[in-house]
Order: sequence, then C-alpha cells, then structure tokens
Amino acid sequence: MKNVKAITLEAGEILYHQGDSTRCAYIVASGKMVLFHTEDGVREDCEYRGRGAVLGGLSVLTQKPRYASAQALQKTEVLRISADYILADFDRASPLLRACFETSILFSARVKDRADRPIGQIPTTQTAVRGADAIIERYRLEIDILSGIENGEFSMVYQPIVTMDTGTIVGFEALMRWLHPERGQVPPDQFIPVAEDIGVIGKLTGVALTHSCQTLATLQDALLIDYPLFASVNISGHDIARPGFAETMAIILDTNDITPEQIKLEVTETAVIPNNSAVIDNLNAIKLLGCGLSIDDFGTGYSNLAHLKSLPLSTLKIDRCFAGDAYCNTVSGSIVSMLVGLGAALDVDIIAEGVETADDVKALSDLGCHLAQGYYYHRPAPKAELISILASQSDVTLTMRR
Ligand code: G
Ligand code: G
Ligand code: MN
Repeated sequence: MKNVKAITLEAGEILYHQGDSTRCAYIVASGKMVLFHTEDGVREDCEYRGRGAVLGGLSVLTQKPRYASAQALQKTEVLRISADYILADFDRASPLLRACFETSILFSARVKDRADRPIGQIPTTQTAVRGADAIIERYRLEIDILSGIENGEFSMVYQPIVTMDTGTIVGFEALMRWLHPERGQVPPDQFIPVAEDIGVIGKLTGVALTHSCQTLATLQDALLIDYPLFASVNISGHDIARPGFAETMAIILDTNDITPEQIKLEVTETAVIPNNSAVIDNLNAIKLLGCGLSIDDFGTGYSNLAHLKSLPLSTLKIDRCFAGDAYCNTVSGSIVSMLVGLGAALDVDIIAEGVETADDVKALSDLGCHLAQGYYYHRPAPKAELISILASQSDVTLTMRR
C-alpha cells in the first residue's frame, strides 16, 4: 500500500464499512462525509466530517476494527494515509506524550465497548502502554539526578595528560562520576543527556568546575609544583548557549584562586557553532578571561574549518578512534598527521586521546604528536590518587596545606 493516496468519492458513495481493516486512516481534503453506525440493521448517523477532519484514526491507533462506516454526502476527496506512516510519526513522539495518548485512546475505545460489559465490572487497562519500562526508567532517572545533586552524589576523577617523550604530567581531564546508592556507578553517557534535557546540566558543570579548581589549588599548595598544571573540564553545548555562563565560571575561578589560563573548557565541535548570540557572547567572554578552549573528539563531528579559524582555540583533542589505531591503519595515520599540521597552522596544542599501547605511543610520536592521554599512561583517578601520582613524579616533598 502506498503511504498516501488520493481518493475521489461521488455523493452517496461509501468509503469504508464498520468492521473494515485498520491499515489506514483518511483525511478529508474537500467535501463532506458522515459517520454512521449500524445496530440491528438500524442506521444511526453520528457525526459530519469536513475538510481537515480525520476518519478512521482510532482504529489505526487501537488496531481494532472500525466502529462506524463513512459515506460521502457530496463529491468528496479524501487522502488515504497508511497506518505504518501514521504510526511511524507516533513512534517519534516523546515517550510521555505517547503514553498519555495511548492511555486516553484505549480508554475512549473501551468506553465505546461499555455496553458489552456486565454492570458493575471495572476493567483493568489490559496492557501497559508501549515502552512503559523505558518511560518509567527515564522519569526515575530524572528524579534520581535531582536528588543526586542535592545529596552530593556527583564527583570527579582526573586523567593525567602527559608529554609523550618523558611522560611528564602537564594537566588532566576532569571526568564526572555518579555513584547512586542503589544504581551504583552510572556512566556520564547515561546521565549527561538527561541532565541537559531537564535543564540541570549547569549545576553539574558547576560541580565539575568547582571540584577541578579545588583540585588544582590543592596540587599547587601541596606539591609546590613549579609549573602550572591545567584542568580540562568537559562542558555541554547547553552551557555555552546559556547567557551568563562565562560570568558564573569567572566567579568559580576567582573564589578558588585559580588563574583562567589553568582551565581549558572541553567542548564538542557542535557545541561551539555560533547559532545564537549567547554562544558568541560566551566565546568572546571566555577568550577575554583567558581560559583555554579545547575541541573534544576532534574529527568525529562535522568540522567546519572556516569556523574553526575564528574560534579562540587552544587545543584540539584527536579522537581515540584515530589515535588508537594510527599504528596499524594508514588512513587513521594520515588523519592524525593532517590534524598535527592543522594544529601547527592554527597554533594550538594537539592531544592524542585513548593511547593504550607502546605501539600507539611510537606511531603517534612519529606522526608528530607531543601530548597524550590514555590508559597506557594513567587511568582516570580520584583526587587523592592523582596527588600520589604527581607526588611520585615530583622530587619535591609533599606538604599538604589544604
Ligand atoms: O568518563 P567517561 O568515558 O565515561 O565519559 C564519557 C563521556 O561523558 C565523555 O565523552 C565525556 O566528554 C562526558 N563527560 C564526562 N564527564 C563530564 C562532565 O563533567 N560534563 C560533561 N558535560 N560531560 C562529561
Ligand atoms: O569524549 P571524551 O574525550 O570526553 O571521553 C573521555 C573518556 O575516554 C573518559 O571517560 C575515559 O574514561 C575514556 N578513556 C580515557 N583513556 C582511554 C583509553 O586509553 N582507552 C579507552 N578506550 N578509553 C579511554
Ligand atoms: Mn573530553
């Protein structure tokens, strides 16, 4: 069956009969129809439907036979729309909207069947709405994220970023962890998108920035390192698009006595597309403040090189899908080498992500990378462990002051 088909009816012509299939619905394009119901051979007209009205929608949604027939009262044109076409749209609707709709549809269909039911018997909704488990889980997750923020369940781990020749730690990427009392560890890929949807990502970004600044401050004080480490903090496109984000960040830096140069904001390519004035204002303010801007997973988005030129960039991070197989895949090798060249042209640092083996190190060094991050060097670690790692690298005695 075609998805859409035009049908012209003469006056008096019947479009479908009660009890017909459920494989399509119709929209009236012109003319006038009447819906009628036949019981014990007696016809009862129920409703007129003119241009723009839908016929047979209920039977498509409930997948039950039609309870009325439709007849043209004059020359009428209808467009027949296949059930698959309608249901595909329905599947794209938000889960809760779908659930509301399905429940109401099933309810109204049952009300129509009420006559068949013995008096006094209350039916149970016979089936859960489609995707009920996912819907329930999704809304539970929202509740848990909100209480998790209240209860301080979000924390940070830090993965060192090193120079490839000596392994010296020059900074670290801050990565968020969520330990929920019952769920256990929940990965960021699961909670970040939901936090974005419900508008609380700013609070999580606040946690990430505050913890990272405090960690930098502790390291500076405790290790008396004579070069400034940087913290690369992942932020969301929603942060960059929120008016006043840069100002809030400046306050967090100031409160913790951290110079802006020590913070790199790690964003994806799509997050910095200047599609509204807040993005542009924030990028300008970040540049003015002096924070670094690092593009995460570089090469996996839709890199707009013309736009890249205009950004106040300090770093490109080569995604691990290239860095991780550059030693054995000549295409990945070429991409890495191209990105190294691009880094030099833009005068920004290049960091190879996901370095796991000595083969990776050799290949990436040969291709001109100087900075790297990955399990080969260090896994993401809590603050205390990061301090020990740095302490073991440093000749300076560890004197904790904060
Ligand atoms: O640490 P892990 O590999 O599970 O991180 C998975 C993804 O989650 C990464 O792509 C990372 O960018 C993102 N992520 C981790 N921590 C944060 C955070 O604090 N804020 C945001 N916005 N994203 C994060
Ligand atoms: O997308 P983003 O770059 O923010 O993701 C960083 C994530 O990559 C971190 O959560 C970290 O756990 C993970 N990661 C760090 N080093 C390695 C590595 O060497 N191999 C793999 N597979 N993942 C890594
Ligand atoms: Mn990152």
